[in-house]
Amino acid sequence: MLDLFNGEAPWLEPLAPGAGILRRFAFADAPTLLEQIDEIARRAPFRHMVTPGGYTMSVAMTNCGALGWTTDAGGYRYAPVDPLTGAPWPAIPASFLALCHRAAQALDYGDFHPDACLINRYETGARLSLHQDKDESDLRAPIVSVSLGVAAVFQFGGLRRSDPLRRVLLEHGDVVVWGGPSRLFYHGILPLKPLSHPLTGTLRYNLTFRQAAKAN
Ligand SMILES: O=C(O)CCC(=O)C(=O)O
Ligand SMILES: [Mn+2]
Repeated sequence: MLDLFNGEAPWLEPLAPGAGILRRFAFADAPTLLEQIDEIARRAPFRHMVTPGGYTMSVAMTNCGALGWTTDAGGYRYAPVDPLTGAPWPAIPASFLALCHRAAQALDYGDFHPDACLINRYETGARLSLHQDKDESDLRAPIVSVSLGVAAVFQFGGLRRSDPLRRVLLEHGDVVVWGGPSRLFYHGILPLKPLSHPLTGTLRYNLTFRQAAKAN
């Protein structure tokens, strides 16, 4: 494990077994990441997806990678093609992959080569209710989640929805990694406060890297 306990940025804040927050880990890369999000969104626009229950999500989403997470009346799934455009999702930029790889290694997850990256865009008031990331066929790989722009409160619980929740503020450049014993822990984001960030205005972006198809 990297020596990230010395109190200087970036630093590692343990969250749960197999999970930690790499504070400011993506800070230096953030301007490039945001430019690349814009580029991806030109080809695969952000959209508010509708859940099988008929609820329109307050978070706008798009994807890059061989597979992209989508939901509609038929259910939740990973798809190789963007249902909005009929085209494959844009590839995951090399800078995203490098950051994700370094973050996974910092928590001793070894070589992580994600095939899916969900990109979330939160406006003021947008939230993500408590859920598990469980649509992936391969649960051996961790989740790597990068926060950019306006800070948000992340809730992280346990294997049961009713387990006690920890609440932590995720700020610009913070990266959360969870896997192993906490891979299926419930988590969510509380409604985004009306705040502003110099690089994103009132918006928060989040990248979550996943191994969606079964890896060898
Ligand atoms: O926005 C976040 O920090 C969490 C995103 C998340 O849990 C998800 O996309 O499944
Ligand atoms: Mn999630």
